[in-house]
Amino acid sequence: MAKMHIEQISAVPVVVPMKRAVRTASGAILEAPLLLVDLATNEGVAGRCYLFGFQKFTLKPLRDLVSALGAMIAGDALAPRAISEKLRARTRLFGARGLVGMALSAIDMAAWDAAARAAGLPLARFLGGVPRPVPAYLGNGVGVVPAAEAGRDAEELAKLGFHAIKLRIGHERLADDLAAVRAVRSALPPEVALMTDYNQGLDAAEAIRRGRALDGEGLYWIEEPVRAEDFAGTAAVAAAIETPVQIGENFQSPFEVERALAANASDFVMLDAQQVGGVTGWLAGMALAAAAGKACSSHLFQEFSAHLLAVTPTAGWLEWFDIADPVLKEPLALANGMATAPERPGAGIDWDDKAVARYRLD
Ligand code: SMN
Ligand code: MG
Repeated sequence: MAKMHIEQISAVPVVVPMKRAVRTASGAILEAPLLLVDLATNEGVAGRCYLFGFQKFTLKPLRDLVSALGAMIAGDALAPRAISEKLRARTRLFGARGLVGMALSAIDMAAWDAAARAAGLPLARFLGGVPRPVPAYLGNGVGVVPAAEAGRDAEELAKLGFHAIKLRIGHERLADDLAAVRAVRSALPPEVALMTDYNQGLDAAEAIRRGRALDGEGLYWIEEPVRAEDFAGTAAVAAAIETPVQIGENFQSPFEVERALAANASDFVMLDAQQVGGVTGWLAGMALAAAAGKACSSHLFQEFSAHLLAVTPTAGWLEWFDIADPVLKEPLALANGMATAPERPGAGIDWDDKAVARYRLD
């Protein structure tokens, strides 16, 4: 692998249908804008990953950023850590966060994927671990909808066999949050855990008020009650309520993981491979979570996350969000509510070329 070098990085924007819209307190997502990234080496080995753009308008800037960063490493050895270090140094003046951070994460993920493929190993084994079943929760579960509808949705989703499901809350009134939680709780089998997600919709005072009202409802966690970067506010909520608080999908780097842990901002953490800095960022973030003794779950990117959670010392839940399935040749498999990284080389992502042609944006 040492003499193998990077030839080119390309990216294709697609918009794929979603099984269910994501209805959150901070807006709805009705379709999945994805950027499919391919890294080609001089020995024909390819690395692949995708980015989730949230909204269509981000795809062109993301593609331009991936191309620009990719040009900086053309000809470089296929050495993922060195690649990320170089790109972080090149972007230090303005910081690898937001779309720049996502583009850098994409190159990092594609480089690790290519390196594992070159070694003929699944990513988890390439990282020194063993693919193993990880408990999955349904991330795209019940949206911010009226209680009766939430109960009906939960009844349907319970048939999918997940051991845990997420309900998004953040209605206008606390009473409607409570009603939705109770409707979903009663619709789910008692053994199925219920997570909730405010998607940053409250201020700390309101989050404390609502969290205390929800404390008796047996929730597994309350996610992102306040603005993602407000670690002091999140810590105040976590200290004031019984229900565990969960944050992390918006950690922009392992340094933010460190700041959140230092602020004792939450009871659990989650890492998002596109936000935290790809595989390299995840490996650093998981070590910080382990040092703090905090369970570490994943956010989106289930194909990479299944491998990364297999090597995460305090692995919690895999968020099941099969957002890219319409363009994948072999989607990640789920069995009895558990996700296991496939034994295929790399992260196991290969495009269904016909589907990509169908959903291409340009
Ligand atoms: C979420 C929000 C928007 C898109 C995907 C996922 C959510 C989650 O915060 O945690 O699932
Ligand atoms: Mg969330």
